[in-house]
Amino acid sequence: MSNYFIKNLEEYFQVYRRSVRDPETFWEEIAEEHFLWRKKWDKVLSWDFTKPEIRWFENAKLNITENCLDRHLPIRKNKTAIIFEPNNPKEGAQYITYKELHERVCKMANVLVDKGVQKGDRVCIYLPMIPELAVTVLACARIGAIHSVVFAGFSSTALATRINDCDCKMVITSDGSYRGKKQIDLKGIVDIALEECPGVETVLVVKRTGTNIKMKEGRDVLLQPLLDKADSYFEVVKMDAEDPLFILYTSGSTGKPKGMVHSCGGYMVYTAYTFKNIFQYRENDVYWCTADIGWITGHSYIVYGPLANGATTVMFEGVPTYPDFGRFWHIVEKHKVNQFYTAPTAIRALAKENYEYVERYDLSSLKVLGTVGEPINEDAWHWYNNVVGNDQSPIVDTWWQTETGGIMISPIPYVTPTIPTYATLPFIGVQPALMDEEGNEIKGNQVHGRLCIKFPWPGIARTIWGNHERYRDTYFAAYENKYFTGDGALRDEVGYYRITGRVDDVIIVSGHNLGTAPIEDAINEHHAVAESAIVGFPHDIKGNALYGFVILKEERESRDSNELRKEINQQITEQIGPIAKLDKIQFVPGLPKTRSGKIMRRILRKIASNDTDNMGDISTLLNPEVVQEIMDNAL
Ligand code: 6R9
Repeated sequence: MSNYFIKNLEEYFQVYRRSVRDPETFWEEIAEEHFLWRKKWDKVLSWDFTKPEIRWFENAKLNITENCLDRHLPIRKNKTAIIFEPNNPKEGAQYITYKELHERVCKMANVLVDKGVQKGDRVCIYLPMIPELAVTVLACARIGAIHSVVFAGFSSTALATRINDCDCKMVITSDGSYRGKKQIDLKGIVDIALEECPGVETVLVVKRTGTNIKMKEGRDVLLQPLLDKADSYFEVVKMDAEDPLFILYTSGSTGKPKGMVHSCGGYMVYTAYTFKNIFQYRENDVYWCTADIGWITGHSYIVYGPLANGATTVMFEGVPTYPDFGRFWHIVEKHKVNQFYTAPTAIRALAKENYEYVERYDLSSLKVLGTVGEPINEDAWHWYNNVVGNDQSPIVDTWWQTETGGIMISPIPYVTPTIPTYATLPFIGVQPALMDEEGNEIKGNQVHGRLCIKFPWPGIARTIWGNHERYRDTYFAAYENKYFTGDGALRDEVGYYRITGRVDDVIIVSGHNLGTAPIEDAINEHHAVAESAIVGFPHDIKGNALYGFVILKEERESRDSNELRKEINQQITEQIGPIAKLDKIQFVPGLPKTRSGKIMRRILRKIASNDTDNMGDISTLLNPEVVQEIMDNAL
């Protein structure tokens, strides 16, 4: 038991050392004592990072929903599992107990099976943050179908790409969604997407906004009548620990999104264990993560991690600014939230507003404040700490990725002393390494390098759907025998880590990872565009914003530039979604390129950030004259 809940720093170091010295025994004990298995494993771990091949709890059988639901029923059946807080506060919250959630998941599971979904089939879920989203995710897991949740802010093109990449046979969506004052026509977006998705046989539609929608005969079905008729019990399908639990897409350096595949066994153990410790969750606490389930943070720390611990988890449908800037704090007061987990971009946006929006509410229930998604700057950290936390709630700056499944570097609150902007120490079982560009590990402290992980942890993604080679090339080829994260980090004099940001072509805007390539592809599809390059530049609220350098075909003179800028952003919205829109678009005669034809983004980044005093080494530049011209006309 003692290993499951870390209570002080000495214990952290002791358990950490054990977890590194003998990972198999360590994780075996955690898995054995805290989870329900239908059959135990033959071997705790097999791995080879060169292939790469990683297997945890080999040949074990389980169902994650039995761990998240059934096993709580004898002791927590009337405990609230999910508090649903709707977009409009006047609508009133819903409190779903473990018993009710179990029943709803079972009914949904029966509906899915009735509609022909089988173990191993892929189901695309494109839903707003309403209870049905959590219910559907769990129902897929219960029947062994692989869910692929697509964030409901993605465009129809982005949705279609993701549906086709993993051959989903079913899509679950809603008529519409609410976001603040806006109403979004989700079903309409699905209809357009499905014109390109011949493999989809069935669309189940949840009613949320009650708007008029088109229902395609033989394909589209309203969900509620099916649920009303469904049986309220469904016996779990036994899964192998290494069977895929879900696919979740993340952006990469090339155009195509990567469908990261997570396993049933290792993912469960890792998300549950990290949740318990990093949020110091105690029975009867109310925990709230403001992420969307469309991202990994929502998968691991709204649904699976909390429910595996029998926690009460809040699901919020709306946005932080509606009906006003006090909404988050209103919800904290209303539900007496004890652990609050959000993104730096939300903190920065709210910190800009009147202090009064926070002060109005009683936030004394808060015990832990979490942040995730991008580096948090010092000002935002202090505001979070002082204004929201009243200097009483430790901040956990949690570094991790879609690929890692769960939190990797983070303080444990009340255990690890915190420093602003530092993710501090590796979590139990995590073995980080900093590498130089030549591929050597940089030992010692007060160093900076590329962040790698040397040893597998149970939550690591096992592959990229349909493209194992890309999985190897992206994560295991840069450094021998190591998982490469794509991030840079420094390790200070006491061994604390500070994440300094991406070292590849991924830009994090408002906490969303955006690859430069898909955005450039979208821009280049505009008929007036010849070529383009995207870079990030610092932004007060979003962390980074996007700056596009665009070369036009000859029509240039005759077109109104602002009109063209609008069209380009429209193109991006259609192809990817509004989150990828550019803040600045500069029309340029050429792009700085190396002799081998690669765009020198480093130079463009400097121009976009207005930091052109020292351009660094430009000796390999093919066309230096272009740089001067771009600089002279920079926005
Ligand atoms: C969980 C999640 C992963 C990338 C990651 C890094 C950045 C996440 C961070 C952080 C600094 C933190 N990132 N947490 N950077 N400090 N606490 O966000 O997954 O969407 O895949 O993003 O986000 O750059 O590599 P994902």
